[in-house]
Amino acid sequence: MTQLIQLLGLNEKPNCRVFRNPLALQPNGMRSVGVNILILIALLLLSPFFGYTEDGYDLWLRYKKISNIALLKSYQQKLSTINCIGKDPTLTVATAELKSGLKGLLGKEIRTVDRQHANILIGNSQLNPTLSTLARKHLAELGKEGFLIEAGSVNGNYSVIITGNSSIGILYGCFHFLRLLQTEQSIDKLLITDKPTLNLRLLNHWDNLNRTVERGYAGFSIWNWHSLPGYIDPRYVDYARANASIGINGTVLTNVNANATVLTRPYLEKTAALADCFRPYGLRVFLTARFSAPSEIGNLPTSDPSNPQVQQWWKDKAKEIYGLIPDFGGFLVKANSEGQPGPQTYGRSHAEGANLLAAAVAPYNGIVIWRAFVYSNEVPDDRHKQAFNEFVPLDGKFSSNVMVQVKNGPIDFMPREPFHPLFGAMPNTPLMMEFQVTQEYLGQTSNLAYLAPMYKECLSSDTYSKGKGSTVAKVISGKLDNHSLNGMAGVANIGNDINWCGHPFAQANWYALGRLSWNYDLSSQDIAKEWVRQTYSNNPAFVESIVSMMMDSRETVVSYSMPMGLHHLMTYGSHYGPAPWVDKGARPDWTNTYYHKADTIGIGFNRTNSGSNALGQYHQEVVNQWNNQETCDEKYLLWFHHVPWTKKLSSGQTVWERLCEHYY
Ligand code: GCW
Repeated sequence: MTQLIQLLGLNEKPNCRVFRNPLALQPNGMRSVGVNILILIALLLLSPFFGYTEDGYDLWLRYKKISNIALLKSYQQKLSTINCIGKDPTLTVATAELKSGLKGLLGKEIRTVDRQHANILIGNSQLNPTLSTLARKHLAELGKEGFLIEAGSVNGNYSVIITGNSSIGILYGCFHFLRLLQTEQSIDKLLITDKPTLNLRLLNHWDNLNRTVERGYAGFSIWNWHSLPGYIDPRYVDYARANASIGINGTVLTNVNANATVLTRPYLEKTAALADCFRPYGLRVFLTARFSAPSEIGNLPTSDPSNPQVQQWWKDKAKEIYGLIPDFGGFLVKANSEGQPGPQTYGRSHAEGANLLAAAVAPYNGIVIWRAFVYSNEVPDDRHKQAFNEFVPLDGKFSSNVMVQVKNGPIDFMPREPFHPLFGAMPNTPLMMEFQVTQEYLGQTSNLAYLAPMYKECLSSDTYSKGKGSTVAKVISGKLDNHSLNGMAGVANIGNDINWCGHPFAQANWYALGRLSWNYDLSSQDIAKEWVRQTYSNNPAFVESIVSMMMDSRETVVSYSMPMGLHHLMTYGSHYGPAPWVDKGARPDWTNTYYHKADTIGIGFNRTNSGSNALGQYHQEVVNQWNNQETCDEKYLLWFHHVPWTKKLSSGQTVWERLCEHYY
């Protein structure tokens, strides 16, 4: 508004003006009101000829008109009319999305007509008799969130049916159908069934209430707490749409370095307003719970989990929250880590702490997600080992509505880490995956780093916990140990930058997190292709060159920042760029020399049994893979071994030469 006022010169005092060259700026840097209005009118009249300037806001939901003319014509012929059976807010947004998406893609309006005359039928079980016998058989397998799309010719007319066992499943089906068109696939004859491999597919925002974002590189937080609950920024709706389009069904709004204020009434009302806005899109809200909240905002003398008043405080708080947000997901907690309060402050274990909150949300089917990212100030043990040492003895001691959320690797979202040894080591506890989408250690928004290959590398790692094939993916899906609570979270890279993620390329990582949490079997390459086609273009040469840049990008970051298993070599504090020389920090394991241990003889962290023996936390088959310097994959060599600079590698190069090559 300020800019518009300035552009129009409306903040000038008209009677102070001296008429000179009408286009010249006046001494105050402004033009006259009349001239500015004329310029504005001219710009508005000419604007159709300039085209629409894009800024990345539309993400992968651009819905640009199909450029392949033959395909466009065939889509246009098939799709003209729509009918939605059933009525609820989710079906309303599903219909609206289809209509606006198809309008963009086909360049024509899709009309709402009665059921008999519609090419596109979306909706609930009333549609089932319309499906073929074969399609009907699949309905039972779709679960709560799956969808079914059947298309073909009926009496010479094209018909597509999008259905599911819930409205949210139908919404996912609509997004899938739009994706088929966006990526220029045939829609002639379809029988598609799909459902998520994981139940919880979450974003974790590390957003503070003052709108700063910890490790955020895309502006400030998109949550404008100040103007909530009264003002609903349309961006919140677009956020929910984008998440639904890739299957994300939950969002933790606040930083794990938590502020208890979010649990006070005014903030809960703000949270409820967001939850109301997200609900039609199947996106549930979660909050981070500061463990010391009972003393900080509840005026209790302690926050000790064994104290009955503390227990009652959390119960009352849960009741208050669910009164405002009936489908509230639950709490995410970082406790006794990096200075955060937790049960250990009161001599209690992580399980006792988690169970305290779990009891409070259990009556409402809420859950507690307890993070395993812990390392102690006092214990001088290899940081790699600490989470395992603290959590494995607690396996089986958590309440049934607690999940333990584990980062992909044992240190901290490094560009490459071996999988966390907790995966496969806590069969009696549902373990949730925590990936980082924001590129804290991967060049932030200055570097292209497409992260799906990194996520896949971890998911496909074999823990051998129940024999060969016990992959990390199987652990987190609950399939290995029979857990119905299962899921994946990504630390969001979203901010209030107009393009959401700081750089359009970084949107691909949000997209990949969603797609992999929906189906971890998708390949990184296929996800990249989908994203490029939806976001930019279907031109094959373009797709090929951009996808190949994306596919190499993460490995490039590894090579120039932390090659051959080196890790934690970034600049102190900002975590941007390689800085292996950092030898001073608030604590030894925040320095880089602690990790690379370079000396006159060699380099690398000896984690075998002659060193810290962190390797011993893995199953024997995994130990066998990495224990021997001669056979250890070069990717992890310096993670597990201290080796001489002059050591010859199988390539014939010395370690030093190979490192130089990587950095180069
Ligand atoms: O990676 C480190 C980050 C911290 C973060 C912490 C965590 C939210 O540098 O900024 O704190 O991990 O995951 O808790």
